[in-house]
Amino acid sequence: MRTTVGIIGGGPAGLLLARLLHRAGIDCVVLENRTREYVEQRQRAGMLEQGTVDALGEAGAAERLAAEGMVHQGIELRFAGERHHIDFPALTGGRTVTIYAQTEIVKDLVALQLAEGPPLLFGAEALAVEKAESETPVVRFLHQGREQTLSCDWVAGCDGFHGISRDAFPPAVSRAYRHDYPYSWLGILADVPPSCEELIYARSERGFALHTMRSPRVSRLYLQVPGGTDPADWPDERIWDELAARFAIDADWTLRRGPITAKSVTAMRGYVHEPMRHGRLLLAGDAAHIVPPTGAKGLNLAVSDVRVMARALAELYRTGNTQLLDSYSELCLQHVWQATRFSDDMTRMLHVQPDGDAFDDRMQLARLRRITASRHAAAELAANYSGLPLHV
Ligand code: FAS
Ligand code: PHB
Repeated sequence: MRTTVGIIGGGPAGLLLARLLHRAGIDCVVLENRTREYVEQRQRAGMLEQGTVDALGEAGAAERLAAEGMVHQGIELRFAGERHHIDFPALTGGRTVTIYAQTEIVKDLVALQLAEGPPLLFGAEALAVEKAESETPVVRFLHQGREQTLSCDWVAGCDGFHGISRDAFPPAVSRAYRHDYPYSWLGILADVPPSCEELIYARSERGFALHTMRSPRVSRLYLQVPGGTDPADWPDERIWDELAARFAIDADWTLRRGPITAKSVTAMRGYVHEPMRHGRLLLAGDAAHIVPPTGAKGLNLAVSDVRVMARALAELYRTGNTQLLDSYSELCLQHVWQATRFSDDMTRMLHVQPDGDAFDDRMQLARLRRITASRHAAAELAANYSGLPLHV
């Protein structure tokens, strides 16, 4: 097989990149090792920055998002029995955020690609990227029991944290920065209307909890648990009791309970791979970076990477100009490190540190009080959460 851009990974990064390239008249092929059913039901992110909504619009994939997405004006911080609303439009000159599940984004992009192209191969496992330093890189992959090759001008490594793209970087040029947080998130989906209009981030002595949602009838909630927790140790009743305790405030508010339909534990880690380009191989999304989900940045970073990559490749094929391609890695990494910093700040401010002491508790409360007492500090949180601009 031959194409202009070989895309490894049919998650949000790979699928959106394929859409943007297709609309720019650049042919590409997506190799996804899982099945369509698997990628469409994988429960992950839900909070979209305006830039992500815009990118899906540019890709012609925002029709259902416009109809079903839930636009939010801010978030609530809950701590020490108090509740405080952070008003994004007032603090950022009008920016809002949108709840629309990653599963729905993937379904929308898969449907479009199967209907209009470019080729999307499920059950196609990339084995290696070869000759990345040459002008004719090759992806070796397994599909329908046969080993095949995909010759390209460029390869986009969109294969997530556990993919193979990073393996093509020689150790001499590869730098990885990693931090593993000493706790995880137990996430649930429940068939019950949300107990709040907008997201609640709660810092309690018992641990962090987050109330988010998927629709007016489906709630999504997370709670901090020790690393390595087995979801089977958390029967539904125990989850609801613990969430109710962590969201408790000195006001008339009740956590609605209902049947839990999905339960999973996600490790909390920060990871950045530098550089994001080697020869004709470009990394995007979780293949290059992982952030703790407290800042709702993972999916949004993947989108911002592929927006830059699609623009850079379109510029190259339209005008021969390689300037944006040459600065791709540096430009994306500046944005990635700022999102990583914000995600780390939110995570350390809101989670109980297992080896922490009373001083650490007071530091967390002091940080939260600064944000809820100072317009400047609140504006800094609002600017980061709703999405820092990417200067392209
Ligand atoms: P993905 O991992 O989504 O996609 C990579 C794709 O590549 C996958 O479909 C995989 O099957 C495929 N692949 C891997 N190896 C391959 C190979 N060798 N050949 C072919 N295909 C291959 N972010 C948030 O903002 N909020 C959240 O609440 C949140 N929760 C998360 C929960 C979990 C359990 C995980 C793992 C991540 C979560 N994230 C969250 C982050 C998540 O949304 C990612 O940022 C997002 O999926 C990134 O998209 P991609 O970069 O496309 O990577
Ligand atoms: C989600 O809706 O899944 C979500 C929202 C915000 C976060 C993390 C997850 O910070």
